[in-house]
Order: sequence, then C-alpha cells, then structure tokens
Amino acid sequence: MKRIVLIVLIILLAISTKAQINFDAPFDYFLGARITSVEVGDVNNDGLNDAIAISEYAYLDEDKYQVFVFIQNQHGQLNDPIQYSFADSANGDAFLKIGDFNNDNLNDIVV
Ligand SMILES: [Ca+2]
Ligand SMILES: [Ca+2]
Repeated sequence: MKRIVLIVLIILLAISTKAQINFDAPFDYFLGARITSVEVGDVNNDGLNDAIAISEYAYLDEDKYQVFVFIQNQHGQLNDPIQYSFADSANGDAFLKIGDFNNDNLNDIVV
C-alpha cells in the first residue's frame, strides 16, 4: 500500500511541475523570395532576439540576394524587415550565421 501511495505522489508531483507553454498565433510574412537560411539572435543589442533571413532567388529582382533583418519590438512582435543586399558570388545556397566574430561584444551577421 505504501508503494502505491508513493507512486501516486510521484505522478501527482510530476504533473504539477509540468511547465505550461503558450504560443502566440503564428503569422505569415510574404517576402516573394526563396529563403535559404534563418537565424535568431540579438543584432541591435537591445536584449531582445531578432530574426534574420537571407534569400537567393526571388520573384522580384529587388528581393534577390537580400538579408532581411526583422527587429523584435518591445511588444514581442517583429517589425517589417530592413533589407540589405549581398553580392551574388556563391555557387549554391547561401547561409548566414549570427555571432560576435570581431570580439567587440556586439553580434555580427555573416553571409
Ligand atoms: Ca534585438
Ligand atoms: Ca561583433
């Protein structure tokens, strides 16, 4: 009987300590481009993670070979992207990485 009570207590404890996770509704953002790489990191040093994506092929020429920087605002939403061009010099998919590559304590974006 002691064993059954102990098992019930362990199960109840496990249930009560289970984390409650809630997600906001997803949203779509049409870029008109084939995204080949996405990274998450704080690129404006405000303590909030941002999302960065890069494209190669696109329906519109102005969306080809672009870095799309989505800055997270104080409400937890992503602002419209800031776009930067990069040169078409790769033979294959392009990728990006976020990290502090020059040791100045600020994240950098490498394509
Ligand atoms: Ca940020
Ligand atoms: Ca840096």
